[in-house]
Amino acid sequence: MRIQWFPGHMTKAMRMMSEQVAQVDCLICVLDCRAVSSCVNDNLVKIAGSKPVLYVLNKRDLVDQGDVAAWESDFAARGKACIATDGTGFRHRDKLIAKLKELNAPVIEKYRLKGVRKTVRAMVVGVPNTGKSTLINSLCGAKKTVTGNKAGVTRGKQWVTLSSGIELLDTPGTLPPSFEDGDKALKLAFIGSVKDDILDLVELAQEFIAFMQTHFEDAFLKRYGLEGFCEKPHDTLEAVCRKRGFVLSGGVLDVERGARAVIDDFRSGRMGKLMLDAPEVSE
Ligand SMILES: Nc1nc2c(ncn2[C@@H]2O[C@H](COP(=O)(O)OP(=O)(O)OP(=O)(O)O)[C@@H](O)[C@H]2O)c(=O)[nH]1
Ligand SMILES: [Mg+2]
Repeated sequence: MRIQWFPGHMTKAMRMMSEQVAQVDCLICVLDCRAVSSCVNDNLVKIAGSKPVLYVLNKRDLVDQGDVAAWESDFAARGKACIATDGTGFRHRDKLIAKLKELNAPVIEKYRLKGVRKTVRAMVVGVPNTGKSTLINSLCGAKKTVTGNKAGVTRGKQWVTLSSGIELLDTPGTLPPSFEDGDKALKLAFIGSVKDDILDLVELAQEFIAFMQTHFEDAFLKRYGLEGFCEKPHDTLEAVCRKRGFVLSGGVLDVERGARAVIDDFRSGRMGKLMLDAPEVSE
């Protein structure tokens, strides 16, 4: 399945971010814990240039905490600043602010010596739907930015001031103009970082079923009470429809509904805490 989604608003967003980077001290790159390496968009990292980048592994509530720790070690081993968060809660607020200040300590100190209290400005970037706007809201303790459970909610830039001497720039989620790695594109589609409207959901569900058959067989079979996978993912999807009673008039199986159910079950965590990308460096 070929995935390509780079609408005009992303071209504009990339231009805007390249212009705004001069105004900020650092970047906060928000990644989804379920597909950490797939969420890394090299074009966004390039925008940072020599400015420090804090990687936020968000949606940690959707994965196993041991897997989160493995990713934290991986980032540490590569000398990259990283913190794992749950953007919908406030639990990691103080830790994140402390980490941001630690990352910007040299510039804060430079200003302090001049007797000036430095406001740290950070541009929050990432692929769509990783929780950038939600994280900003939970950091400032108010619903300042628009959020939503689909890709492409934020369309323009928005500055938000925190009470702790920090200003955050919310940006639209952006993908690479084209994907060299088809698996990466698929994982981004599974987690909802590609707009569903441009995808054939039955095809996506079949790709997801094939992925589950290889990596998380038991979680999938258990969710639908199936004995095993069929040879073709489409037949497995039909088996799900039969189990769920997704049948149209005339006894035709409603595979569209089955596909939606499979994708939604994964995204909402009903299939278990599944991490699609494993860390590259182990402890
Ligand atoms: N389970 C869980 N859901 C989260 C978390 N953070 C954000 N979400 C949900 O993820 C969805 C996307 O959140 P947004 O903040 O709109 O994501 P975004 O990165 O700003 O998306 P774009 O503006 O489209 O790029 C929303 O439904 C949030 O409630 C989290 O830590 N855990
Ligand atoms: Mg947003």
